[in-house]
Amino acid sequence: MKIFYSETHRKHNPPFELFDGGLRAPYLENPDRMDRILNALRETDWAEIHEPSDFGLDPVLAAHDKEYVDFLASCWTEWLDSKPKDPSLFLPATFALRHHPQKPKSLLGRGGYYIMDLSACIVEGTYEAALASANCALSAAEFIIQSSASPSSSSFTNHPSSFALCRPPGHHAGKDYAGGYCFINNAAVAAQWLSSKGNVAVLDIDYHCGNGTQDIFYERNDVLTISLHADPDFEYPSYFGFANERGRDKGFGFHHNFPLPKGTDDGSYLATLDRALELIREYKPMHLVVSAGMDIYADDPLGTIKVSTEGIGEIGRRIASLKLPSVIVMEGGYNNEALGRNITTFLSAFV
Ligand code: OKP
Ligand code: ZN
Repeated sequence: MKIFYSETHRKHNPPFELFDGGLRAPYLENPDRMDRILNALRETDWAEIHEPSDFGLDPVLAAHDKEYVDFLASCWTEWLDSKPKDPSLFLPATFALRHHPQKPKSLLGRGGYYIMDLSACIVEGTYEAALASANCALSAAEFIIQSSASPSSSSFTNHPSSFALCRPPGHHAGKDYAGGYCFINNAAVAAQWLSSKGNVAVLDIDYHCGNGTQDIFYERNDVLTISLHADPDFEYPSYFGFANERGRDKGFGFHHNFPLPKGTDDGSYLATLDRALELIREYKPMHLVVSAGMDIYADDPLGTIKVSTEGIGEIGRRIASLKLPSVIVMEGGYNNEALGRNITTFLSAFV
């Protein structure tokens, strides 16, 4: 399996984040996550790790607002220019309430306008790392376009798959906002790229609602978006992910949320997944993008859902049984100890 990965993620390593209640904690979305996954992949006989290509800014701007991307690009130098007392990271503490349409000029004002919470901390290398992460997703998308079009490879399979080992993750980043460790929505950038070839389905199995992906495609019927996640009634991101959010205008009926209760086990997770897969079968997309978060794992420090490693393998097999050309995009998963095994177990269903 082709895997696209860049070392550039190491440049994004904020010294801390703030948890609910104000606790300053070591950044949970850390480079060690990638090392654990790389180690596990290197032990397989099927993982082929490649550098991503540089697709430039256009495919990113096809999914995100230009002024938001400009903010990400200049935030760090503007922050240092403002001579902050603690220059170790950019993290505003005042946020726009229900997106007041007035766009502020000050850096901290723009920060509170374009950032949703206290986990999307910006440091010197954040923008570069986020672009490299999007390039991994684009490279994985380009690979499946080329291999499903190429007659030589179609004798092996007409449903190739590839893995974008993205860091930072992306699914909380909306058209014009960062949040939940995410800055550029890698899965959405890949789905947007694939949508030039035909309809796309995005299936998000991360423990948290894929609110950013929902936001980006909410008015679209050429990209079906589905997210299974912990119920926002008790879990982050609190304001998105309810079952009654179904899309808007032309996109109505082309977004589906499946909120799940605490303690959801393999059996009930898989039963819900089957409903989501049925919607994808009915939609008949040309390509599938999977936002693969491993924080559904029973022992995840952020999660409350109780899916086992075997359950993760079965989720992979059921998604692979759609027999669609698929781009699998790395999202969350914070039990670093188990992360490598969970990812190789999931991916081996697509090999
Ligand atoms: C990113 B991904 C809740 C704090 C939540 C942010 C979580 C971001 C998760 N008490 N902090 O979807 O794995
Ligand atoms: Zn998550």
